[in-house]
Amino acid sequence: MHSELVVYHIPVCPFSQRLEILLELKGKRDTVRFSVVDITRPRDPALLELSRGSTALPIMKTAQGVLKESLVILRYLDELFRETPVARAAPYERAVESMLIAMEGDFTGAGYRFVMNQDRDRRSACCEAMIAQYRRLNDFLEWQNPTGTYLFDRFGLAETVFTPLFMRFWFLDYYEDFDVAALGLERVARWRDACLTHPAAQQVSKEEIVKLYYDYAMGAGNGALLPGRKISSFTFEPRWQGRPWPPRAKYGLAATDSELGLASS
Ligand code: GAZ
Repeated sequence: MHSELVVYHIPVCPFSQRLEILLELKGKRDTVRFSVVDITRPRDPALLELSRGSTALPIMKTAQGVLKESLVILRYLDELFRETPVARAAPYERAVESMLIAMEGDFTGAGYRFVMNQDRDRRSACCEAMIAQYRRLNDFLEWQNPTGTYLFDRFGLAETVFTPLFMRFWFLDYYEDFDVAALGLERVARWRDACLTHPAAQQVSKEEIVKLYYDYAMGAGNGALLPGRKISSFTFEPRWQGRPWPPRAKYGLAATDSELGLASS
């Protein structure tokens, strides 16, 4: 019936992990084929044609046409397999959930700006901006569900949206010594901990994130190559499991391909 569903994705991308989590929660992981795109290589023209020229992933091919934007695809899949809803059902609760989800863009931006910042003098401003985002989430959860763990009674759509970002932001812990637990924002800390350990959200590990996102920490996003480097830290070969942990000093000297365990021989 739904045999036509194909997601084109970058395996470690937070936006595609959202789809994997949602499907896992619904017990529908097998209904969608995930086709891997190597971001360090030129894009396949056939894929560019599917997306009408845009390069951002994930996109999903359905029998009716192509869908873009992870939040749109999440709602579509949740409605397509409606027996096990992940989003709230009641109109008011859906609206509350949507208010929290509407904060994901600023949260994402603050985290990526912080990790990619190369200017030591801007470090504390980036850090303050990140703290402001966690404070905003903390306030929202205090407002809507002060004594709970999740936004509502279980891991739902808002958790599906934010968990991949909490996981990517392990790179701030490693490269910027940014410790969410030390902020004293108990409500968001409780939410984040429950999100990070939820069984449906274990598609990536901290070690994988830290190793693959080394180039982001040195200022190069989306598989771009840094000066003097031949291989992106996002490469599939050599596998991240066999590489050493990268140096944590992001404002220091940049590591070479060989120091990162990327040189093939
Ligand atoms: N809004 C889209 C969605 O699906 O939710 C975002 C999709 C997206 O950005 N995909 C990225 C992509 O495919 C991979 S993940 N890039 C390849 C290309 O050719 O466009 C996000 C940032 C950022 C840096 C990195 C990322 C990220 O800011 O994780 O801010 C949103 C990209 C500096």
